[in-house]
Amino acid sequence: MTQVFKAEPYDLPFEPEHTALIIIDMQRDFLEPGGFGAMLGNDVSLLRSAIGPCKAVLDAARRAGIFVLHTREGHSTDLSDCPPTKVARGGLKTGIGAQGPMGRILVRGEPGHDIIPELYPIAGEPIIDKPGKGAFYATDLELKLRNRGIKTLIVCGVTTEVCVHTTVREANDRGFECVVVSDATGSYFPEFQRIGLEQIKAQGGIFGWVAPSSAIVAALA
Ligand code: TIU
Repeated sequence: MTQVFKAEPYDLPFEPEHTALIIIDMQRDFLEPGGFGAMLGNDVSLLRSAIGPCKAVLDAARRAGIFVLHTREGHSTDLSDCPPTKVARGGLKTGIGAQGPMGRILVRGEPGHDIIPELYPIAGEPIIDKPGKGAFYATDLELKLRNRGIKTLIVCGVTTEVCVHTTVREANDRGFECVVVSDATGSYFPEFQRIGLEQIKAQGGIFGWVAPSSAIVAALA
């Protein structure tokens, strides 16, 4: 049955059975001190306001039986799936693959690479391990979505202008309709958070829609 997300720039119709929630990179490496986000020079506490709204949307999606997926940005232990340019970028002392307080930075299997406990996946919720910023690049995400007949994506996670934006742009070009949950996303830069959301919904929804978690939870109830 068709339902509606109250969203900007206009309401978005959706069918729950053809809708998925994707939570982008809510990993300790981005949200806790000592991880990749902190090593880049960021104040990771800025992202933590997204946790509560993410959890509200996740709980609503689980209750509604919506297909839920989680992503993690990171690399294999030998870094063979990491472009050397990505390791070199920024000239970091403790960069990708280096030992940090939560294990090797952005390396799969390390504590810092894993999803924060508040949003930990449960059985039946695929985890997409992605080497890039976009969740479609070099992953089987599109296959998993097409196999379930998914048309609409509810997108939460971090960071708004990096992995959320890249994923939404990839999804949009593949014909998926994305609603980005404003308070369930976060950036290390408040102005990028505001502008990042504006960019998605501008020009008649050039990349997609934006709605607060309260509107998503209400529509899924
Ligand atoms: N640095 C930054 O803002 N983000 C990332 O490196 N990855 C994600 O956004 N997940």
